[in-house]
Amino acid sequence: MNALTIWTYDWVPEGPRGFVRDLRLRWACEEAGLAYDVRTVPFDGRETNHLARQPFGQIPFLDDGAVKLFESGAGLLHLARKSEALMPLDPVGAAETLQWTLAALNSIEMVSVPWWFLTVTGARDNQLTEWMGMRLGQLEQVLGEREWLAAGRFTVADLLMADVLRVEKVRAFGDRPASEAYVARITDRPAFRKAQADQVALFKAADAKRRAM
Ligand SMILES: N[C@@H](CCC(=O)N[C@@H](CS)C(=O)NCC(=O)O)C(=O)O
Repeated sequence: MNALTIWTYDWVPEGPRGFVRDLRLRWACEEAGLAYDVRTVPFDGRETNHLARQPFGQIPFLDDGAVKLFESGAGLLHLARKSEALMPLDPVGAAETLQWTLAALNSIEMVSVPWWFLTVTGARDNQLTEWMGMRLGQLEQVLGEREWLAAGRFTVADLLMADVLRVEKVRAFGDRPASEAYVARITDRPAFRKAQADQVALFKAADAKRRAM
């Protein structure tokens, strides 16, 4: 058994496979060479079956011995403190990494998730479209001028920002060549590809068990 355990659901429908947020933690561990186990809670009954671990009934959940964390961003920052591969040690580089990690969650994902939700649920007039376009346009400016968000190198902030931006509907919304190149470059990393393949394999293997139920 490894010290780190990442919790996810035991199964999800096909649509979200490859995008479920345990992937963020798997990916970070892969980047950092941190060994981890993956354990699952039942997808059915998720609203109430693991509230002791995650008060909103969501995943992921990270278990690192005495440290037990919900929220993928908190899990990522915890992992980043274990490895320079995710966050530099120097105070300026570390502060920039923190800043852009929070920007991914609080300035981009805070807009992109509700926008995406209204889009996929077929809202006729998605009132968040203008806000979404503005935020992604601002980020495009930044990504047009630099390869990495923080510290002049790959950090956990890039991992998270790329994960937020790689959602298909977000990628297809508007024309932002620098952002597209950024997402393509970062999701081409072997650590991402392994984390994604492992997640997809877990859920696919669960199909058979579910059919037999
Ligand atoms: N802010 C949370 C969001 C977690 C989240 O939305 N997880 C999804 C899977 S990717 C989930 O558990 N959805 C089921 C639900 O919300 O009931 C985080 O980043 O950990």
